[in-house]
Amino acid sequence: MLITKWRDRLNTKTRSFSPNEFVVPQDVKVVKLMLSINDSLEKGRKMKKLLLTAALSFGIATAANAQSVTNGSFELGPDPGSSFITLNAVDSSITGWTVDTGSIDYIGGYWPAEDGTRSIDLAGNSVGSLSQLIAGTVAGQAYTVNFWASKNPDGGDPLRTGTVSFGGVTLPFAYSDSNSLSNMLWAPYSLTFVATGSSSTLSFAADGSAGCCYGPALDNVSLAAAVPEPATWAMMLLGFGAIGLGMRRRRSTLALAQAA
Ligand SMILES: [Ca+2]
Ligand SMILES: [Ca+2]
Repeated sequence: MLITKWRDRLNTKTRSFSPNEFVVPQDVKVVKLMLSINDSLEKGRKMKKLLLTAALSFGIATAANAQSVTNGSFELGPDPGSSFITLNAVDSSITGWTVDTGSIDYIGGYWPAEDGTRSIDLAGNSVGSLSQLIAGTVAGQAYTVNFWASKNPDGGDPLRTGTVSFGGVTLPFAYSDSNSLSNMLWAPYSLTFVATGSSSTLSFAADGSAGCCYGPALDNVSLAAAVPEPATWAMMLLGFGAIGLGMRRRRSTLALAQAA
């Protein structure tokens, strides 16, 4: 009976077949293979979607990297001349920055800046602070605030302390080198914070550790998305390992289906 049907199929080019006629071992193999290929393509599409999602996540991390401090070196603003000018709260004439409390000195030629020709004494003729709103931060992302600090040498040797705030968290910093107006001995600082919202206020403040008028000096402020902790890297590597393993397993399934 089966042989008759196959002979009929071979002898006829135009007649159509009932579905049952295809259910012979050879056809089952072909259908299985086609289903398997279709399944793999579907899984491939899902994998592509997954990889795209992962790529987008990295895109967000890259976008976070792009956040920067406006006028972090304080080079843009009113001309402080060969000495300095004092700016009171709530002055916002230094591009990107606002004096929030007390006063600060905007230093020109009075002492050498760490970068460019201008810097800040965080205590003007009173203890001061200044801030900037950083837009586009990602909640949960760690950021490192980098800056250079020194002190107003006119206040003598006493230790200068101040604070840095970012996203509502405040951390202290201290400077104690014996510097002079001709040799400021600027030192680099890095403090890491975790953003809690889509914008974060970055601020620097003197705390009056050397009286009213001789504060910590500040220059060359920058911001960078902090590198993930080792545990986070481990999780990411495990994730990529699982994706790789899944792809290999699917390739093997397809190869087996083709070989069957
Ligand atoms: Ca500068
Ligand atoms: Ca001062």
